[in-house]
Order: sequence, then C-alpha cells, then structure tokens
Amino acid sequence: MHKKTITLYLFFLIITGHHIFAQSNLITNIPNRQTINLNGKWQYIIDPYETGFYDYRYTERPANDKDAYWNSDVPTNKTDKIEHGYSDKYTLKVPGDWNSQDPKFLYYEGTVWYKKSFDFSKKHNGKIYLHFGAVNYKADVYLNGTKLGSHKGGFTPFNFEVAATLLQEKNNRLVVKVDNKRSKDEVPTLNTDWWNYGGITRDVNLVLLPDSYIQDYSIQLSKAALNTTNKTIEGWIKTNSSSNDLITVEIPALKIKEQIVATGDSTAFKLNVPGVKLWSPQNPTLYKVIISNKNDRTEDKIGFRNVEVNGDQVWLNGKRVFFRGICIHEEIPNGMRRATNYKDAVYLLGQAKQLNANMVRLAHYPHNENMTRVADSLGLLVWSEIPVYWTIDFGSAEVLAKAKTQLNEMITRDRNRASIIIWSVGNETPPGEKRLAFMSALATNAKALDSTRIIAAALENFGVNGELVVRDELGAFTDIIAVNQYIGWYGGLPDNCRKVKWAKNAKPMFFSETGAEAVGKLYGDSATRWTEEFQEWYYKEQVAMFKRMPDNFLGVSPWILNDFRSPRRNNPVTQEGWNNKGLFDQKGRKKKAFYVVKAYYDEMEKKENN
Ligand code: GCB
Repeated sequence: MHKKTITLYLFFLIITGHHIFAQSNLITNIPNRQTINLNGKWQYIIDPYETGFYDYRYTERPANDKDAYWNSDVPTNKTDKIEHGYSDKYTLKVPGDWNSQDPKFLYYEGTVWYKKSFDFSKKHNGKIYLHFGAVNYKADVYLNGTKLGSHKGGFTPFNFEVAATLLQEKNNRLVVKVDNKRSKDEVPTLNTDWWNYGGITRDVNLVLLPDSYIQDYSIQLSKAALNTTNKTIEGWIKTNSSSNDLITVEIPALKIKEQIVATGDSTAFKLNVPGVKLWSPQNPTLYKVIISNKNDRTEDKIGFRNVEVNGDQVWLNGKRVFFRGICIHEEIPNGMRRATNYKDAVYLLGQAKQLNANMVRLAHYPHNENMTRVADSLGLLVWSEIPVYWTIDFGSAEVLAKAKTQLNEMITRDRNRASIIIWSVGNETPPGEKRLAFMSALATNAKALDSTRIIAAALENFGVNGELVVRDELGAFTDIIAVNQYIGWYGGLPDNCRKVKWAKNAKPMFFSETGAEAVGKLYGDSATRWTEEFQEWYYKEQVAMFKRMPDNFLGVSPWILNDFRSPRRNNPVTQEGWNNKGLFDQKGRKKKAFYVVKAYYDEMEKKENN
C-alpha cells in the first residue's frame, strides 16, 4: 500500500473502529430474501493434522495442489494417487454441531472438512452471495477449487460474493474447512464454561440479488417520539451502490408508502406514524415493512418501541420496566447439542415464558437468528452478548479488533429486532488497566454502532464496605450496573443472603446471574448440596434478598434456564460434564427452584400491573 493510503486507511480504522476483517458487505434479513438453501447432509473428512491444508513440511498447500482437500477427490486416470475423499459413508447434518452427531466427535477440537455438491441454474441475472449464519470457529470457504474467503468468530454471520462465472450448472463443489481449536488470542479464548460445539452450526444459503440491491437498513421509533403526539420512525437504508436510487418504504398497516431518493450508499429517512401501536412484552405488535428499489424488494416484520435509562431506572415506552429475566445457552440439553432452528427457539423461549419471564439473557454469545425473531414475536426482551468472556488477551490490539468485528456483526444482523434492548460487551472480565482500556473501547464502539440501546457488561466484582458495592471501573462505561452474584453457592450457604445489604448506586442495578446446582430428581434435605431442595432454598434466600434491594433494582436473570454441558464440570457423581444450575433439568423437567422463581415473577408482574 502507498504510504499516504496507509495513513488514510489507519485514520479510517481509528475513527470508525472497523477492522480490516470487518464485513463491509454483510447482507441482512436473510430469512426473507430469495435464497437457495444449502442445508442438509454434507460429506465430511475429519482432519486432526490438517493434512488437507498443510503439506508434510507444514507449509500451506498451493491452490491447485491435488492433495488439498478443497480440490477434487476424483481421479482423472487410473495411475492417480489420491489420499482423500468425500463419501456418503461420512455425512454431517447442517446446520448442526458435529459433537452430537457421532460419538467420535464428542470432545473433538480441530479441523473437519465439509463438502456439499449442488446444482445451479444459470438463469439468475444479478449478484450471488454465499451466506453462513455461523461456523464455529474458523471457516475457510472454497467453491469449485477457488477460495472465496475465510471468517473467524463462531456465532456471527458472514457472506462472500460468488462470481457467476464460478458456478456451473451441475455438481458445484462447495468445501468448507471448519476449525474449532481454542486459542489464547481468539474470542472467546481458551477458557469457557460451555461446550465448544464445532461445525457449520447455522444455515447456509446462496442469496440471489439484483445488481443493485438493499443491503441493510435500520428502522426504529424515534427517540423523541414518546414526548410528542406525532410519533415518528427513523432510520437509514444502505444499498450496495451509491447510484441515484429511488427507494420505497412501505408499512401497509400504517398506510405508509414513501419514496426516498438515495443520497449515497446510506440514506437516512424519517416518517410520521401517528397511529403506530408500540411493541411491548404485553403487546408485541410487529408491522410488515417493505423496502424496495427498482429491482429489489425485501420484507421484514418490525416492532416499534423505545427503551431508555431514566435516572436509576430503565423505561420501556415511557414506563418503568422490571426485568423478570432468565439466562439461556444456545443448547438443547436433551439432545446434548446446539440449538439451531425455529423449533428449538420456540422450545427454549417457550420455557422462559412458562417461568413468566419478560426478558432473556442470551449468554454468552450471539444466538442464532431464530431466537431473536421468535423473541420479537413472543414479546421477550433480549440481552445479546459477544463472547468476550473471562480471560481474553486484553493487551492485544488484534484481539480487540476480533471482538469489535463480532460486535459489529451481531449488531448488524439484529439491529431491527425490537426485542433486543441490551448489547453486552462481555462477561466477568477481571479488572485491570489493560482490560479497562479493552472493554471501554468495546462499550464505546457499541454505542457508536447503535446509540438507541442500553450498553452493558456482566461484572462480578463487589466487596463489602459496610454495604455491598460493585467496584468495577467498567461500570462507568455501561448504562446499567449488571453484576453476577452467587451468594450461597460460591462461598458460604444460601442464608448468607440474609447478612447482605446492597448499596444503592446511581445507575439501574441488575443481577445478570445467580444460581446453584441441583441434579434433577435428586431429593434430600435443603442443607445437602446438589439436591433440588438445596437449590430451592438458595432461590428462597435470594428472592428474600431481591425484595430488600434498593429501589434502583432492575431485576434478575438467574443462571440458568436449562442444565447445560460443560467440560469443566467433572464431579463424577453430580456433574459428569454437566453444569446443573438449570431451573429445568437435563431431560427438560422443572426442578423445585423453578417454582420459587416463577412465584416471584408472578408477584412482580402483579405489582407492575397495579
Ligand atoms: C458464571 C459465568 C457462567 C458460568 C456460571 C457458573 O459466573 O458467567 O458462564 O457458567 O458462573 O455456573 O459458575
């Protein structure tokens, strides 16, 4: 790069916070686009030594190396020696993790090559993208031997443009090298309390678009709208080109049909919507919104609501809201697998509804898009988080860039989901100077990407100073003080809650976690750890403490909805690879503690309605 260009480029990086790997062309609203779905059975090769990628000197194989696993495995003549092959003997379901699909994958961390053959009718005039909902963790993608690109980050979407000339009518060979090895300088890092499910865990689609198309948009209720009788919505539309496009925004139920002249690749607009019904947990009204230009048309369902921090409270649509929350991992315990599809989302969020929750914390990474879309339609408020968890390498600029990329991809995918009210930049990161610089940069970046939502991080540091105070400096950069506390599980017994008095601080205060383990159907007296009675006691003491919280108490999201898999949990009697803090057990049965939390939530709901 020319020196001046480099300077300009670095300046661009600094002012925008974007990293070189950030996807500038991420296409949103994929579920409602014209697509060719590539889910289903994919052939695979398990490759722990990465033989398909490196030769015996551990040098990356050249593009046309016949031993590279992205190249054809079909011999052209009988003397050919080919030492790899894709076969119907070895297939994996996409979307899905590999761990749950064959016992040999249970603990596997490394490379698996996926291959899908597909036909493509060449009738499409326009642009073609290959879109992945997510691949954990690194994906190298090859089509008919040509590398389309790579992506890192196990929980966010990415897409590559596919030249029409690369596609053939029959038997296209799509190969993805998936590597889920953990690494010190990735996000998350080596250390987590969840299963490192590998694979193409979300949908794969070819997206067919015209040459000039609607790439992305933001449509929200205007911040000021609540104080006026004349409500407005505002936002922007991003097309793939900056040509003078005429864009139409329609909301049929509100009798809105407005034309907007595009003024660049991102065009702002504002519309009066006097009769708009606001989205809320009680009435999760969604409107059909159609955005089109001469050639493209995309339809979405969007809710309009306002969320704000008002002093030491959170307000939703101008009224105080209390979070009756619950934390959720993207996992179906009964199948010991990643949750992937619409049915899974309905199941998990249905469990949250049974608890009478109005809020879910999707821990500790962005969940699949079904979750946030179903949350929209069920009226569940959502906390969405990037996997900046525990001991990330806070001193590294590259790691910060990776975290920012994931933040950007999370927000880009989901900024039109009314359910999402909180972007979280991380969980239980240990205080220190480098960490504060890292985490505050993320919080600032999140605000810059979306100033309409609450920015949070789950903190954990509190100490006694007469009263319990949260001592984390990161709290100065977040809109609420969210803290994980396990008083009565980690250290002491549940009645320790009685000795505690939490100090009031100037911001809304949320317990982003609290929990205790219980083995489903293990009964005993409440003083015996691991029994359902112990967990029940824990929650009784916690609830009594909640009721004594200062009046800036915003609510709680207990840890956790379901028992979940974790390789850190090795008690051979009570854990065996499970973290059993669920309110539902491994088989989906309600534990006794479920009813304690539910009763509290029923009471809080009644209070809110009075
Ligand atoms: C926490 C973590 C969560 C763990 C949980 C536990 O504080 O945020 O990821 O799984 O505690 O069970 O210890």
